[in-house]
Amino acid sequence: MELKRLSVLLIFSLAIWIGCVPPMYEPPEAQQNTLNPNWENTGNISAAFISTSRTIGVGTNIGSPTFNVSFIASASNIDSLEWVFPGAIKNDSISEVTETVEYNAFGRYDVGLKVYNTEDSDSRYYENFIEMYYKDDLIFGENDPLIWSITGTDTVLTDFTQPTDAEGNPYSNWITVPYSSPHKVVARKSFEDFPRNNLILEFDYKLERQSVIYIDDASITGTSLASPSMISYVSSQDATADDLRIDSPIAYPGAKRFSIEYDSIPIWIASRINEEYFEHVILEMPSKSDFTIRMVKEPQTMLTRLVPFDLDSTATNTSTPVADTTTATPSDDTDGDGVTNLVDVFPFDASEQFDTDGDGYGNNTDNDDDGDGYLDTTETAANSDPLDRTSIPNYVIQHVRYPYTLNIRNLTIKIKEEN
Ligand SMILES: [Ca+2]
Ligand SMILES: [Ca+2]
Ligand SMILES: [Ca+2]
Ligand SMILES: [Ca+2]
Repeated sequence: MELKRLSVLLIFSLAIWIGCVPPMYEPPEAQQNTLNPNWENTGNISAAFISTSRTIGVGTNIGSPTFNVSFIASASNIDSLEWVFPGAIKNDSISEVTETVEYNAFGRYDVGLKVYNTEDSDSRYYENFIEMYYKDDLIFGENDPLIWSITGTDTVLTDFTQPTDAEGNPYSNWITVPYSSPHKVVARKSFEDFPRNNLILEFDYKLERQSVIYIDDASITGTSLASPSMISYVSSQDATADDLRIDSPIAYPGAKRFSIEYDSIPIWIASRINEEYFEHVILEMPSKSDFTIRMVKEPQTMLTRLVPFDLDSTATNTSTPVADTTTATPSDDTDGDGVTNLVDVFPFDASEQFDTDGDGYGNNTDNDDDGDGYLDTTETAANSDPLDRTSIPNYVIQHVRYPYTLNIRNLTIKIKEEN
C-alpha cells in the first residue's frame, strides 16, 4: 500500500507549504477527524469546507474503482485559497472555491484547505477525511465474475434469497440461505487489484434456528417405500392442516455450520446458533492483491421419518368371527380344497382356507387380510406385509434434522486504520 509513502510525501509538502516541519503524525481518534495543530484558525476568516460525501462503499471487485468527490469551500471574505488532495489522481485546479476531485483506489484520503485575504489566513487539514471501501452488493448468479458465483455441486440459485420488509421490498446488502437447502452451499468471488496490505473483511451474520418446519402434504405422494425420499417444505404462513408439522430439537449439537475461505483456506468458522442478533465479524486478510473469497454453508444432517399412509376407507373389517367349524374328521379334507379340516378355517368352503384377522371373511374374499386398515393391494404396492397387521405402508420422508437459516449482510473490505 501507498499510505506510508503518501505520509512521507505529505509531511514533505506540508513542510514546504507552511515553512516549518510539522510535529510527528498523531493517529486520530476512531471516527474523528484530526486538526493539524499547525494549521490554526488565525481569526477573521475560516477555512471551512464541505464535501459531497465522506465515506463511499463501491462494489467493484475487479479492477480499480473510480469515484469523484466535490468539495466546496464555505469561507467568506477571502481573496484566494489553496486545496491539497493527497492521493487524488485528478483535479482541475487547487484554487477554486469548488473542486471536483477524482480518486481511483480503495483507501483513506486527507484533505486540506488554506484561505487568505489581505489581513488573515486560515487553514484546515483533516486526516482520513475521505474513506473509500469495498461494499459487496451480495448478488448471486452463475458465470459472471462481478457477482458471487455458485460453485457447489448441489448449489442452486434458490439457495440464496433476499429478505424483504413488511411491504415486500427486498433489503439490500442482505442475503439468506434457507433451512430448506440441505446440501452444501458454496458461493465464490474473485477480487483483483486490491491494496496489498492491511485489508479487513467485515460482515454481519446470523444462524437462525427454525423451530418448526412444515412439509407440504402435496409432496408426500407415491406408493413405494423408496418414494418420496425428499420432500418440499412449506412456510408456516402457508401451511395447512394437511401439511406435516415437525418440531425441531431444542438444542442443536455444535458443528461447523458456516465458514469463510480465503484462496480455499478456511480463515473463519461459525458453529453456534445465534438466532437473536447479528454478530459482527472482522477478519484480517493476507497481503495479496488478487484473491478469492468463498462462503460455505455446510450440508445439514438429514433425518428419515416414516409417515403412515392414510387408512383405506374401503377396507373390510367386521367383528363377526367365523363360526366354530370343528369337524369330527380333522385329517379329512371335506371341501376338497387341498387343506385338511384341522387347518382349514372354512372346511366346507372350497374357495376359502384362512382368515388371518379373524373377521369372518376368508383371505380370498377379504380385501384387508390382516385387518390393519390397509387394502391388500395397497400393501402389496407399498411393500408392506398384507398378512401382518404390524406392517403398514409408510412414506419415507427425509427432512433437515437441525434446520437453520444463514443470514449474511453488510459485507465490506476496508483498509485497516493504522495505529
Ligand atoms: Ca376350505
Ligand atoms: Ca378376514
Ligand atoms: Ca391390510
Ligand atoms: Ca399389513
